[in-house]
This record gives sequence, C-alpha cells and structure tokens, in this order.
Amino acid sequence: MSEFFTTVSSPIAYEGPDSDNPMAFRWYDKDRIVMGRSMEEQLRFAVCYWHSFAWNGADIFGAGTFDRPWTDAAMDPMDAARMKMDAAFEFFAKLGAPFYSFHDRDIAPEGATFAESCANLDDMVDIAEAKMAETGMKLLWGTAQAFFQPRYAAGAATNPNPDVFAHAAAQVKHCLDATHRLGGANYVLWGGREGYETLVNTDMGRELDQLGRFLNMVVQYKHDIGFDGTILIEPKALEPTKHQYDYDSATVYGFLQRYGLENDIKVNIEVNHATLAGHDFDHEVAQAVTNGIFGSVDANRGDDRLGWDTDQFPNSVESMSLGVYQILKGGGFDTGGFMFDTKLRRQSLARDDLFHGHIGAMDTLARSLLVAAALIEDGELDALVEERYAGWSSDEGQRILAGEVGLADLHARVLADNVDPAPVSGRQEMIENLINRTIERVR
Ligand code: XLS
Ligand code: NI
Ligand code: NI
Repeated sequence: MSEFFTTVSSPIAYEGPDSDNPMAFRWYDKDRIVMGRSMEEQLRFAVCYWHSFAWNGADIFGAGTFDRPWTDAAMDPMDAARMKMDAAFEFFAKLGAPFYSFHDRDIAPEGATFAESCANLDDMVDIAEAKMAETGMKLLWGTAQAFFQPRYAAGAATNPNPDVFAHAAAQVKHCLDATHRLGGANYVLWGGREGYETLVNTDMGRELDQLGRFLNMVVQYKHDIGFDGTILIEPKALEPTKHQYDYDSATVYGFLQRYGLENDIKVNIEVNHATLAGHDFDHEVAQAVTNGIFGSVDANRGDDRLGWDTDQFPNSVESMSLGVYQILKGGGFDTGGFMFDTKLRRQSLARDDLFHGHIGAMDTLARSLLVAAALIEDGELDALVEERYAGWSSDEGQRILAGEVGLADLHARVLADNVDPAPVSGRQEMIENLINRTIERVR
C-alpha cells in the first residue's frame, strides 16, 4: 500500500525539553540511561491495534468520524485486514515505540466458521511476522477478543453454556499459539464479559469455578507449548457488565490463590480501570507489587467525572510519576511495559492526531520516569518512610512480627509500663512539596 500517514515522513526524533516542534519528543530519549537501563527498556512502550486502527470513531450515538479506509464494510475483509496492517506498521515504525499489542480479531476478521477464523488469523500472522522482521517491532502481548460476538453476551469462560466455554477455549488456544509464534512477551486475558448483570439469573459460585478452570487450562497449555511469556489478567471493576469478577488487583490476587494460580498469572493494570474501581493507579501497582503479581500496564487514563472507560492518553506527570515510582520501587518491568490502550477523541480526525496522542503520552511517561528515578536516587522520600516505621526494627517490634508475643503479653506490657505513645506527624504536605520540587527540577 502507498504511504498512509503522509504528513509524517521520518521517525519521530528526540529534541529535548526546549523544543517547540509538536512532532518531536521532548522527554522520551530512548537511549538515555535511567537507573541502569535505557528509557526504551524501562518504559517498553506499546501501541494498541484496536483503538488506533480497528476503530473508526463510532460511538453509541454516532457513526465513525475517522479516516480509516479499511473499515469500509464494502471491502473484502481480508483485503481490509492487509491494508490496515500496512498502515499500522507504517505508524509503528514512524513513531518509534518498540512494541505493539493486538486482539486476534483486530488483525484478522472472524470467518463464517471457526476453521475460517483460524485460517484468517494464520494468514495475517504470516504477514505480521514478516513486517516485524522488517521493522524490528516486537509484540508486547496478544489477546483473544472473547466479548464482541453475540455468542459471548453471557460471558466466555463464565457462560452458562459449556459450548461457549469450549469456543472461548479454542479461540484462546489459537491466539496463544499466534502470540507464541510472534515471540509475544506476554499473553493477556481481560475478562470482557466475565461478570454479571443480576444475581436473579446468575450462579456466582459456578461461574467463578468455571473461570478458575479456564485459567488453569490456559496455564497448562502455555507450558505444553513452551510459551515463556507471562500470562496476565487485566482487572476491571465494571463495564461492560455491572459486576466484573476481576474487580481490582486485590480481588484478582484472592481469586488466583483460591484456584492455585498465584505463581503463574500476574496482572496487567489499566490506569483508568483503577479509577473505575475507586483506586489511584499507584495503589493498584503497589497492591500488585506487594503480592508479587505485578506484570504490565495499560497506560490510558479516564476522566474524573465520567464513570466509564474513556481510554484517554495519559497527560499528567503529577499523577503518573507516583505510579512509575511504585513500579521502579518494585524493580521495574520484567516482561511487561506501558501499553497505550488509548483512543483519540472522536473529533480528533486528522490522520496525524494519532501521532500527537502517542508523542504526548510517551513524553508524559518519560518525564514521570525521570521524576520517579530522582525520588529514589535522592533517597529523601525513602528515608522519611523508613523513619516512620523505625520502631518496628526494635526488639519488641521484631518479636511481635515473629509471632513470639500474643495479645496477653502485650496487654501485660501496656498495663505495666502504661504505654501511651504520642502521635507523630505524617508529613504529607511536606512530602507532596518534595515531589513537586522534584517535578520542577528534573531535566
Ligand atoms: C477494556 C480493556 C481491553 C483490554 C484488552 O476495557 O482495557 O481493551 O486491554 O482486551
Ligand atoms: Ni486495557
Ligand atoms: Ni480498558
């Protein structure tokens, strides 16, 4: 296909914070070393196929607004898939993010039969493999779209009908094979419709058992084929169902433990899914790191006053720095990365708006990385937190934690010594000012 993004000719370059060029990076300098790794390795940016290329800008009230010729229903679906893939890889190469992610049905159309769907996917994976070799692009993760088709209206793994479970299992098997073939670093399962609308027609216990069984099958198959990427669950509190089973990181951890999966599955935390669960993004990261299940991030944000997944590009260094700080404290990304599960606004209909969205998001996260690294390297924040908990290093603190004393022992000691500790300042405002000074200072 001829060039699609004609107004952008060369890969986006780093020009530094003083640049006024809207088509340049001001903070994302991929080779710059931050805490021992290049920015490219720390951030591991990925572009999503679905919102960026498969979506034409339609919403529930209106038709598509974007200029995406391959979404024309009159086109042969496989011709359209090939045209879309040409444009997608052109975009990836020009932007300079090292990874991308897809749902099976984003890159290849569903066929009239399951066999035809598999053949379509295999054909498109051949093309993707060649384009990856040509451009050096890597796959952050693949995932099966098991929520769009009417057959999945009552869920995939949690469906009351075992044939739907079987269909979803077959689809995931094929998509995991495709992800493996393309060298995917992870495989994601977002519980699209794994939840319910009302308990009057739902057996929650059965549905959770079905989901536990499904995920055990996925883990088993991953080992069977030697896929060494990470299996990730993407928690979401609600939407499309009223009650999603994978509510948040803590809920997912409890679920994984219950079904013996806590060592085999990690989480892909989406910034706006944290918002929908009533949490801050850094809370979700810290929760996952604490439980040893932190995997990857979908970096799209929501809107404070809209209760749905608006999938906007991240643009706040203030809020993202705190999440990146928790990620770095946890050791940084292993197989995961920052994936842009982001949508342009419906009125952003110029072809190059897709560049502006990604450039701003990559710069926001690159600058957040510098802030988080500076906070860690300065050590002031750590020292304040250390000091706050210093008492736990005392003999008494250690004996409590080691299980050497119980309620009665503590009762006796508090009684005998009249233990009456004075409260101390938590220093929140002072620390918030320290963070703001760090944001102002990093270069
Ligand atoms: C939806 C999810 C979805 C997953 C991939 O809210 O974010 O896009 O990331 O299935
Ligand atoms: Ni997502
Ligand atoms: Ni989402």
